[in-house]
Amino acid sequence: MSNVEQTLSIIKPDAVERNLENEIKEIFKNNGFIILEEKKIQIEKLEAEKFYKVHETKPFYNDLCAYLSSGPIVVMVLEKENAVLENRKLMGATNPKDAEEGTIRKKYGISIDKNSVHGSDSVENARIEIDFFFKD
Ligand code: IDP
Ligand code: MG
Repeated sequence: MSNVEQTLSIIKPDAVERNLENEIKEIFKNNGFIILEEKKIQIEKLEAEKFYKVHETKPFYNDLCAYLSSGPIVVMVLEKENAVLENRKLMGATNPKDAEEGTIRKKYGISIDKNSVHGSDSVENARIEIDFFFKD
């Protein structure tokens, strides 16, 4: 049975700033993802707070939201078989230090906060996050 899914990916400010946008998009395409939608935007801190609301009780919440709104980001809808899990695997662990060889965070991540990419963590959250950026 096929299980084509969509997931939300974000190329975070640290990666956009280092002009890694095209390289990272190529990695997604080379791994069988189709980029259905994409846009480069900069969001307000209040929007970042809404996007990361699930983390609002965490000690790093304020810094995280300040960071995501600190510069341009590229938000994309990626499609593939089992896209949510496949994207999480390709991204690697949250902390680049723990990320496996061949993952995006291993290759480009600077630190646990500047870890270059975001990816939805479940099909349900993927839908919510895609709507957050692309529903108009
Ligand atoms: P994920 O991005 O791998 O799904 P989450 O736990 O959802 O990781 O955390 C969201 C983002 O918050 C991470 O990508 C990272 O940028 C940041 N973050 C997570 N844990 C920490 C931490 O302990 N210190 C600082 N930033 C963190
Ligand atoms: Mg997460």
